[in-house]
Amino acid sequence: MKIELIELVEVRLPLVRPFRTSCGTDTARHTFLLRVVTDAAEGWAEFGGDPGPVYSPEFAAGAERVLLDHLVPRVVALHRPSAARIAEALSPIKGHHMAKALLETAILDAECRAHAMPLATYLGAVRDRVPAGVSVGITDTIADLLKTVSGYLEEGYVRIKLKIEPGWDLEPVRAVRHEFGDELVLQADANTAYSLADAGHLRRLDEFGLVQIEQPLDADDLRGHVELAKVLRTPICLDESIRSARDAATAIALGACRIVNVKPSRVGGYLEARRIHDVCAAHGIPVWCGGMLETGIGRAQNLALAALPGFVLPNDISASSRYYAEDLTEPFELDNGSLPVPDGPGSGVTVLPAALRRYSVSTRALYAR
Ligand code: SMG
Ligand code: MG
Repeated sequence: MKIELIELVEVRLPLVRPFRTSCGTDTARHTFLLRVVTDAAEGWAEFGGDPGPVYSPEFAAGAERVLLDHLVPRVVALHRPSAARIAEALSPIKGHHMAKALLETAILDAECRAHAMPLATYLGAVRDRVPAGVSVGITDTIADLLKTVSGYLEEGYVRIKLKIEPGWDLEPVRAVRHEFGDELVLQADANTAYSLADAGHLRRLDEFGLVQIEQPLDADDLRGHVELAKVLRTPICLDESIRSARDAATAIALGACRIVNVKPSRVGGYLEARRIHDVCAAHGIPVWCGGMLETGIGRAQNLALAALPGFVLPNDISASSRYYAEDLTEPFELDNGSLPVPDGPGSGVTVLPAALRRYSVSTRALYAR
């Protein structure tokens, strides 16, 4: 495969409702896509970060800079670029997993398309539909929260994840549990908002039968999670802490988590995401696929990953309508609480030119042959 063009498309899609977490409030998804055109096929990827380094240390303008100056030149210099060769070619550059993931993912998409193979098949999928959970942001009032959750349950979502932060934890979790009963599959995500000193407070969540509490402490506080795990009955799931298969192996060995959230963008792409899945499977640790409010492009690729056998918990992969009135691809729709795994070549979706025109802010070539 020869790379002919690498193009960055900045997009901004309004959200159907603001999404508030302990990291802040988003009213739009402002990110960028990477389009890689090769002599065989073209491939797409979507940047998982935000305009600011609030969820992750990476952010859009920084990713663009590192792509332009450090990553793209290394990839286009490869004699035979292929997805499997990208991580090694980029290994001299430290960190920047989200930026690296873009190149590997777009090239993998192009490669799969060139071989007419679905990404799901390439990754080792064993199912053609995956259970859809929904992540529910912090609301102004408990009444708003109950109304929002009720709407999602009516749509058919099989699991509810509540965003929590100090001052918005016991009360919303108690209210949702009380309103919707013990059958509801419920979990919470703190996005690092607590410290180990809050252990006694967080232990009070145990009585609500949460499937898991996601990332209560800082990303680099593995020791804190180990200590917290000793006092909580609720299983700890790590998200921000896990940037690689090695991180997963370390966290599991230390007892810092019992569940892992696999986000392909955070870990440098789908190949490392699959390795995390494999490490977790070998240890009997359940995984599920996290989300970064992806448009149909990243959503399709996440669905392919979530079809692997170790993804045994409902995912943060919702219908397109959870976030967007209009998606950049044909919208993903809930069918009985699950979403279909695309079965066309590559990620199996096509970018709709009219939608892309409507939501793109700017386009620039990072490389042209
Ligand atoms: O794609 O549905 C989605 C978003 C799910 O809550 C979600 N993602 O920490 O898991 C997470 C958050 C990260 C983005 S908001 C800070
Ligand atoms: Mg999370």
